[in-house]
Amino acid sequence: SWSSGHYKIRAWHFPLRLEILCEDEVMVTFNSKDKLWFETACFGFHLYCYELFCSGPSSLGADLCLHGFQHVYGLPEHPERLHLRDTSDGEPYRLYNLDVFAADLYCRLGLYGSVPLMVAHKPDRTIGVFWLNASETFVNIKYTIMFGPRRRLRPQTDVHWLSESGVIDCMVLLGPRPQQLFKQYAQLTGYQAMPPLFSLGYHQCRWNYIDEVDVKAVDAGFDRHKIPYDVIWLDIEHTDGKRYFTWDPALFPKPVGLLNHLEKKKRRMVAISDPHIKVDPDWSLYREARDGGHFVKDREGQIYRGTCWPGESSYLDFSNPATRAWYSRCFSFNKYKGSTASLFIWNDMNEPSVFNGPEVTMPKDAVHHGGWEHRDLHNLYGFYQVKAICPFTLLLRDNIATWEYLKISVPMVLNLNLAGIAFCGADVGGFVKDPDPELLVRWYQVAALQPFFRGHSANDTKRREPWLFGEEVTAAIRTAIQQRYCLLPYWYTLFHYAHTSGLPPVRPLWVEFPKEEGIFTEDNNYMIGGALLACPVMEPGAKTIKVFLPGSAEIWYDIRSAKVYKGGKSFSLPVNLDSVPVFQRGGSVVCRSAGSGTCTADYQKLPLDVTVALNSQGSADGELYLDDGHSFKYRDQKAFCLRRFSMLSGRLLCRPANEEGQFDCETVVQSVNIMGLKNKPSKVKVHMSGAEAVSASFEFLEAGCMLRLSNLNLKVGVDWEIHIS
Ligand SMILES: *[C@@H]1O[C@H](CO)[C@@H](O)[C@H](O)[C@H]1NC(C)=O
Ligand SMILES: CC(=O)N[C@H]1CO[C@H](CO)[C@@H](O)[C@@H]1O
Repeated sequence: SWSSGHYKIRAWHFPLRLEILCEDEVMVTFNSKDKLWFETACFGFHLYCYELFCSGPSSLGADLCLHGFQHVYGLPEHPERLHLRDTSDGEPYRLYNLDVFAADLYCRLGLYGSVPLMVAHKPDRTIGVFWLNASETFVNIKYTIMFGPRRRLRPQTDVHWLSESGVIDCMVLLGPRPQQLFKQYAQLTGYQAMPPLFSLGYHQCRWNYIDEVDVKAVDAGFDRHKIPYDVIWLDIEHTDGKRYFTWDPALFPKPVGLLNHLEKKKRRMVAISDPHIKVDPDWSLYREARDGGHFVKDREGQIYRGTCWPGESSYLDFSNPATRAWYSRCFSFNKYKGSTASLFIWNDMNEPSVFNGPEVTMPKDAVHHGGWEHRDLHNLYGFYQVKAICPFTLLLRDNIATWEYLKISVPMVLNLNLAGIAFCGADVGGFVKDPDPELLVRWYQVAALQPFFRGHSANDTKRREPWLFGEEVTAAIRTAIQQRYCLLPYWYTLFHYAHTSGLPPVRPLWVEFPKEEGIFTEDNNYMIGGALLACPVMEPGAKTIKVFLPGSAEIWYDIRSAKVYKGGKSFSLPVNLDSVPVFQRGGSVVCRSAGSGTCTADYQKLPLDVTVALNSQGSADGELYLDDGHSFKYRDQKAFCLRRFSMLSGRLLCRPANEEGQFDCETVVQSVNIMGLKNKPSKVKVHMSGAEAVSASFEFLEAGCMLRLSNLNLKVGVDWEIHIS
C-alpha cells in the first residue's frame, strides 16, 4: 500500500485489486467484481495483411466500484438525460462516433462525439473516471444500496468498461470539489480554447443558402429587422460538385466580393470542409492527396473508397502528422481560392460518415498511418481533423423540430460541458422537419442561454429566418437574440474561466449546490456560470412554469422584475411567449452590455450595465474579463484585463482581480443596479482614485428594493468606489 496526505492506495496482486481510500474509507475499488479482461486475437494476419500490423478483433475490460455514489453523469454524446441510467435493464452506453440522422431519444448507441469521462457526485465529493481509449467502448452502470461499515446503508455504483482494442489506461480523478475535478480533467486532456468573441454571437445557417444573392438578402434581413447576428454559414451545396475548397461557379462566382460585403459590416462567413475527398483525378487537390499518401487505406493496402456527399470519395488520414500539415496548408489563401481572413471553417461528417459503410461509418479494418486499424482510433478521427487546423467547436446536429428534442438539448449540452467540451449547442429550431412558430421562439430562447448559438435546418425544411412568421414571433426572437448579445461580457468571462481553470460555462445545478441531493437529477434548470440560473420555457402553450431555486440560505432575483425569492423553495411562475425566466443569485455581480448593436464588433464600444445582487449579508462579488476579442495578444503579450466588482457594507469597489494583464480599454460602466438593499439610501457618492468624491443621482425602486445609478461613465479599467449611506 502507498499513501499520500489523506489518500491511500492498497493493491493485491492476485486477483488484482486496487483500492483508493480517503481517511481510511474506501472510495473506489478497481476490479472489484473481477471483470478485468484481455483478449487478443490475431486472425487475418497471415491471410490479408502481409506488411501491416493487424490486430484483428480483441477486447479488454475492467470494472470499478464507486462507493457511496448513486449519481453518475457524462459519457457524452447520447440523446439522454443528465443523470445516467442504470443499464441492467437494457443496453449499455456505447461510445462510438456515428452520424445518426434524426437519432432516437434516449438511445444509447452513440452519436457524433465520444468522451470516455464519467463524473460521479455525492454531497461531499465529486470524482471522475477517465478511460483513455478510442476504440468502440461500452459502459454498464449499476446503482445499488449495500450495507456499509457499521451496518449503515450505503449506495454504490458499479461501472463496467469494455473496449474493443488497446490497453487499459484508466485514470481516477479525485476532486473532491467539482471545481477541482474540472481542473484535474483539464490538466489531463487540455483546457477549452479561448473562442473569438464573434463566435459567441448568433450564427445563421441553413442547408443551403443558395447563392450570393440569397446570402446578401438574408444578411440584409437581419439589418432590416434589427436583429443582431455575426456569422452566416454555407453548407455543402456552395462547392463545385462537393469538392471542398472550391465554389460553385454559377452560384458563387465572386466569393471574395461576397466576403468583403459581409466584412464591411464586420460579419463573417463559415464554409463547410469535410474529410471525404471526391475521387476525381482531374482535380488537383485529389491528386495531391493521393500522390502524397494522405488517404486511409483498405486492408489490401489500396486507397479506401466509400460513398459520401460527392459520390465516390476517399478519406484523409488525419492521424498522419504529414497529412495534418498538408491539410492545414490547403487553407492558405493562395490554395483555397476565394477565401479571405473573414472566412471560417466548419468540419462536418468526421465521425467519419460513410454512407455505404457499416453503421454509416468506416469499416474497422481500414488502415491508418503506422498500420493502426480504424478500430483502434475510430473515436479520434474527428479530433485529429480539428487538430490539423485547430478550431474549437462541436455541433449537435440532426435533431428534430419537436418539443422533446428541444428539451433533451439541455442535458446533452450539460453532459458535454461536464466532459470538457464547453462550446456546444443544438441546432436552433431542430435540423429535421419544420417547427411551429411557438417552438421556434422557445428554441431561440433556450439556445440563447447555451454556449454555441446557431440556427440550422435541413434542405427539405421550409425557410425559417426569424422574420418569416409575423411581427409577434420576430419580436420575441429579436428579444432573445438581443438578450444574448447583452450578456456577452458575462459569457466571454465564463469562457476565460473555462480556458484558464477548466470550469464549464454551463453547469448542472449540483455543481454550484453540491450538497442539495434534491437537485442531483435536475435536467431543465441549470447554472450559467456561478451567478445565473436558467429555467427556460420548454412546454407548448405554457402559462406557468415550475421553478425550484436551490439553497435555503440563498436569495434569488428575477432578472426581469428584480423580484426577490428565497432559496430552497419551488413555486410556479406565470409566463408568456416573451418570458425567459433567469434568476441571479444573491452574492453575485453580472456585467452586461447596455444594448446589443448589430454584431459583436460593436461590443467594445458599448457601455456596461453592472447588476449587483446582494446576499443576506449585504455583500456580492463578480468579475469581468476583457481583451481585444480576436487575437492571441491576451496570451502572448498579456493584453487583457480581469476586473473585480465587490460590494460589502455599502461600498462597491471596482479593482483589478489580478495584476497580471495590461489592456487599455475605453469601455465604461454606464449604470449600476443594486438589488436587495434593505432601505432607501440617503446619499450615494462616487470616489475615483486621486479625485474628490462626487455625489451621484439615483432612483430607488421600492418594489424590488433596487437602487439604480445611471449616467455614471466610469472607466472599467480604472479603480473606483461607490459608497451608499
Ligand atoms: C437534399 O439533399 C440531398 C443530398 O444532396 C438530396 O438527395 C435531396 O434531394 C435534397 N432535397 C431537397 C428537397 O432538395
Ligand atoms: C488507438 C488508441 O488511442 N488506443 C488507445 C487505447 O488504449 C490505450 C490506453 O489508453 C492508449 O495508449 C491507446 O493509445
